[in-house]
This record gives sequence, structure tokens and C-alpha cells, in this order.
Amino acid sequence: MNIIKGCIFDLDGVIVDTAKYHYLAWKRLSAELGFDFTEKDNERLKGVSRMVCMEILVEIGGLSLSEDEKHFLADKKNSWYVEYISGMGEEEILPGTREFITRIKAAGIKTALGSASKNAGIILANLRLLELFDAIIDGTCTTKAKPDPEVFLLGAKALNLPAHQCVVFEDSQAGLDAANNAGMLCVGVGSADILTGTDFIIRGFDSNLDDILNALIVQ
Ligand code: B16
Ligand code: MG
Repeated sequence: MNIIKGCIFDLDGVIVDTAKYHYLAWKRLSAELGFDFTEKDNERLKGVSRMVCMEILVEIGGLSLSEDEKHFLADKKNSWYVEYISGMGEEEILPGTREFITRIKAAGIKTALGSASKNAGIILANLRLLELFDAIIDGTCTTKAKPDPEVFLLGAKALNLPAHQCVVFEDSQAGLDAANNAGMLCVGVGSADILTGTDFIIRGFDSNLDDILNALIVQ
């Protein structure tokens, strides 16, 4: 009996490390605004939407900005980010990821992307991964940021599956909270010292995932 019929993957931190490009662009913006933005600060931006990131930056910099100014600055950051990711290629796919998704598809499992990024389409196209997903739910389809479950519930709907038959792969705490809020199983991608509320935890897709596959899918 198969328990899980759909896998929903986060993008940044699960399929590819775009966090480094987000960091460069937010750091460039903060430098222009006259304050420092550290890698530790960048951790707070993982998995959350662009405008939530902007609010966090405003807090870190102690800024007082109008809504229009925040949107203007977030657009500026995004134009730099898009410039940085334009050179990405297949070599930046995190090790084992393509092979894992190919393997579960061959086992009859449906696949969806569940990302907060409005740039997910460009990134997947650059990585030549678009064809591996049955559905793509990204920041252009959602109105609520993780930890709201919207992105994953839309993913399950697009796959025509109930939430309890889906498992989410996520690297951010906001994303894991979103998966739990959606009533889905979740696999944390990262360290058990940092991530909480996971059903399973993996370091990445280059490790031996047979136990997890057996537990979730092949029973
Ligand atoms: P964009 P994910 C998220 O991607 C990133 O983790 C987060 O840092 C970023 O702010 C968000 O996408 C929005 O990205 O500015 O490209 O729309 O982890 O949900 O795949
Ligand atoms: Mg992520």
C-alpha cells in the first residue's frame, strides 16, 4: 500500500542554494542604505516572502520607510537578484536532487514545487528541471507567506491529492511550520539542531534515503 502519493519540494535550500544570491542582493541594498547585513541576519529571510524579508531588513536597519519606499527598494533588490541568478546552470542543482525526484516519479509519485519565490520559474528553467514537476506553485500564485499553509495546500490541490497523502521537503522553519499547518508529513532538509516539527530529517538528497522512501512510499 502506498501511503504518500505526492511530494512537494521547496526550492531555495532544497533543490538549489539560491540563499547566497538573495544574501548578496540584500547585503548590497543594506550597504546602500548605510548599515551592515550579516549571514546570520540572512537566516531570518529563508523561506519567507520578498516583502516579509523587506520588513525584516527595515527592522535590522532601524529604518522608517513608507510602503511605496519599501516596494521600490524590494524591486531594486530583486533586479540585482535576477541578474545574479541569470548565470545559474544545472551544475548548481544540489547533489542527488534530480536523481531523487526522477526515482520517486518512476515509482508513480506525483511531484510539485512549493516555493515562496516569484522567480521560481526562471530558476527551474535555468536548472533544466521544469519537466520534473507535475505542478509548480510559487510566489506568483500565493497571497500568504509561509508559515501559512496556502502554498502547500495549493500544491496538493494541483496534484489532485488530499493533504494527508502529501509530504513536504523543506529547509526553513517557516516552511516546516507551513507543512504542519497544512496537515502534511514533512521532511526537514538540514540539521536537527536547528529544525523542529519534522517527521524525518535528512542532510540532503546525496545521502541514503531508502529508509525514508520505504517508510513513506513503498509500504
Ligand atoms: P523572491 P523558497 C524563498 O524561496 C526564499 O527562501 C526566501 O529567502 C525568499 O525571500 C523567497 O523565496 C521569495 O523570493 O524574492 O525570488 O520572490 O525557500 O520558498 O523556495
Ligand atoms: Mg527554502
